[in-house]
Order: sequence, then structure tokens, then C-alpha cells
Amino acid sequence: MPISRRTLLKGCSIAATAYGTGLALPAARRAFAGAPAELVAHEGSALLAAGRPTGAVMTYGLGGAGDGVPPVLRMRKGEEFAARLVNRLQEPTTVHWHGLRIANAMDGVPEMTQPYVYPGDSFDYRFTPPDAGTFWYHPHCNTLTQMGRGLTGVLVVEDPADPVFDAEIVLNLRDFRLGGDGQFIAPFKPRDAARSGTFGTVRTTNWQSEPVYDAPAGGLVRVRIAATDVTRVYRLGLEGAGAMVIALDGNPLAAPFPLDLCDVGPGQRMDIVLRMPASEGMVATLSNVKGSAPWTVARFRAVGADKKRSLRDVGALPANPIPVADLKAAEIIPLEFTATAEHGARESICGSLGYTFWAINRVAWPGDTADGVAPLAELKLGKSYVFRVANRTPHAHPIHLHGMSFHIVASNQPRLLGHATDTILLQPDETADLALVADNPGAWMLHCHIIEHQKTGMSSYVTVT
Ligand SMILES: [Cu+2]
Repeated sequence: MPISRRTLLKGCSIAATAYGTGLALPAARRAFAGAPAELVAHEGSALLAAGRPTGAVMTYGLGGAGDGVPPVLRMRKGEEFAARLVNRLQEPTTVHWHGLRIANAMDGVPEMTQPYVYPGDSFDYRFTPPDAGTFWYHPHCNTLTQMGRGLTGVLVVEDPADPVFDAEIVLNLRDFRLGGDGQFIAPFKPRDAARSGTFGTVRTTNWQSEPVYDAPAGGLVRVRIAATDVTRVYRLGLEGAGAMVIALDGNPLAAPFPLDLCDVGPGQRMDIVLRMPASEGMVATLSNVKGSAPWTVARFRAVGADKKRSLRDVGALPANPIPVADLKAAEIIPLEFTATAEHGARESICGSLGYTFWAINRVAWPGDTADGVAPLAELKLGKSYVFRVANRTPHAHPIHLHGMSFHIVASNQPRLLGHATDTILLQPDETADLALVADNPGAWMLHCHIIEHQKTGMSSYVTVT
């Protein structure tokens, strides 16, 4: 499928006009479990590739074991959520709640915000998510192995004011690096880590190959997509149905636009509303078209009588209360992302890949903790800042900030501006301005979410006091 740059820009880089004025439907009220969840990190086996089960898979179980894809954790905006991480792995771990603007002590970065959770130990997380949307959770320790083996789960923050759709489907997109025998192989190749990252060999959606989901014919379906892979940038397109993008990285778009080959990098999310085909049995196909040959991510099969819904009924979701920076008063902080020839990898409890290929402002992160490294910036609580990020490499980098969301307010390349996010997929040679209010005290990591890049230098932190 030939894709012109023009086609790409039409869908994802420039917002189209708004559609409709919102669904005239009652607000969602789902039953909600108030009891603290017990999130058990453990090893098991799972059927990931055709043939035989893969051993040494890592996953989370709720309450007990469970060897499948980590559960979708549902919580509610403005309501306290509590979970006890129980570590039944053979190594230390933690949980980071990607995209949630919560207290620093709950952020899950070992040594920086909390102690390591050693095998057999547990840690209680308790926080109140301020924003509704699609987020995700994963460890922040020995991440290439722990995430690579399965520890990436989707997190949904509901808002009682969310419109109700005819169905909701969550897609957790990721690869596994398996050999021909279905077992894990080396998680990376140094040569690839110094480039765009090492890709998996088995592509999955919710740990399945090309799953098919049933949804009401002619209905509107909210599909929450999370790219939780350690390396892959997806470019998503849909055949057989129309769809609107309603949120990016958890945050609603003021003006939803038609899905048309949108890039979603590691750590990023995209919420779409698709209008199912009208006739029972008809199928819409979501594909990844990045790379040489398109492949199927998921299929949606129409069931039942035609609900006769229209994408024109899809309006903007309620906005999240992200503070808006005062650009006139904002201090500009330059952040340069570069390749480096320095070799100073340091051993750490959370594992080292043994190489240093990348740097931020010419400093390479030495290990998993901030030991001996000065923060990139010391921000004053309540002040506005613009991070002027510059990608001086020929590779895309999904740059993620913990604890605070930012608005992308300028770029030297065509892209959607003005929306809030926690992760920007910084393109080769791109310079962009990320505006934020430093409203959350603590030490917050800022790193590339291609995990090999993160773990070979492209990682650092800022402080807010
Ligand atoms: Cu990177």
C-alpha cells in the first residue's frame, strides 16, 4: 500500500474540522470495584506463537495467577484507586503508571521515588487519577526483560461524563522476541540498539495473532489502542469501516479527525470510534502499514441488526484538567537528544545492557537509577516552562515525561499542535516546543520509550520543588 507523506499529514498531523456536537446518550455508569486490587507479578507460560507454549513469560494477575495478557485495570477519574503489587518474580520490580499525573511517591521509579520491591515483597500504590482516558502500566526495573517478557498492561480511567458507545474494545499492541521453538531469544542486538531498536519476531494484539472481535452491526465502537511494545512504531489504518480519532495519549482531541494512517509510538495511545459495517458478518480490518508489508492488527465482525449509527454523532470527549502554560512568562529549557560515542554503562540492580549509545544534553544515563547524575533542569513549583526538544539523530524517539503532561505548541515539522500528552514521538531532525506548568513536586524521569535507547543513555530527569 503506497503511502504518500501528504496522506499521512491529512490524518494525523493536522486536525480536521470537528464532527457533530456529541452523542445524545446517557452517561456511563459501570459497576466499580472499590476494594484494593492485588496485582501479582509472576512468571508463567503462554501460547504466543502457533505451536508450543512460551516459557518464562512475565505477566500480572489480579488476585491470583493467570498466565494471559495483563488485565485491563479500570479506575475512575477523581476516585481513589489502590493496588498492592506482589512480586512473585525472581528479581526486583516496581509499577509505573504511564501518563497518570499522580504523587511522585507513587510513580514507580526505583531509588528515585520508591524502594525496589524485592522477590516475595509487596508495595502498596494508592492514588487518585485526575484525568480520564487510556493509559498503561509497566515496571521501571530491568525493563527490557520485564516488559519484553510481558509486563505491559492497559489502564483505563473512566469519566462518568464519557459518552456511551455501543461497545468498547481495548487493544494492547506489542511484539515478543521468540525463536523458532517459541522460546525467548536475546532481547536486543547492540547494532540495532544503536539504531531504531531491536524488533520482536511475533506480533500480537492482546497476546493473540490477528484477533477477531464481535461488535454490533452499524454501531459505534470505542477502540482504546495502546502501543506497549519496547520498540515498534505503528502506523494504523482501517479498511471496511470509517473511524474517528477522539483521543491521543489519553487526552481528548478538541476536534476529532478521521483515522487515516496515524503513527503510534512506544508508550503512546490512540482512542478511535469506529462505525461498524451495517450487515451482519461483514468485517473491518485494522492494519499496521509501517514497513514493507501491511499486516493485520485486529478484525471487527458485525453482529446483529443494523444500529444505524453515524460517525457524525461523534463529538469531543470531556477535556482533562491539564494546566496551560503561560507562554509569555515561560522559561525555555533546551533539551538535545543525540547519539554519543561515550562508553560508560554501569551495572545496576535493574540491569544494564552494557552499552552507551545515546544522550540527552550530552550526558548519558549510566544505569537504572539517577546515581551521580544531575537533573536536566530544576523547575520551580507552579512556574511555566517550555522544553525545546531537538532530535539530532536520524531515528524517531518517543520521549516520555513522568508526572506532568505538556502541550506541543510548536514544531519545525508538520504535526498536530495544541493537544496535551505525556509522550511525543519526536521525528528525525525535529525540534518542538513542549509547554507545561511545573505543578507536581518531585523528581520526574524524562526518557525515550524505545527501551534500548532509554537503557543505553537516552534517559534523565527533572526536579520540581
Ligand atoms: Cu529513542
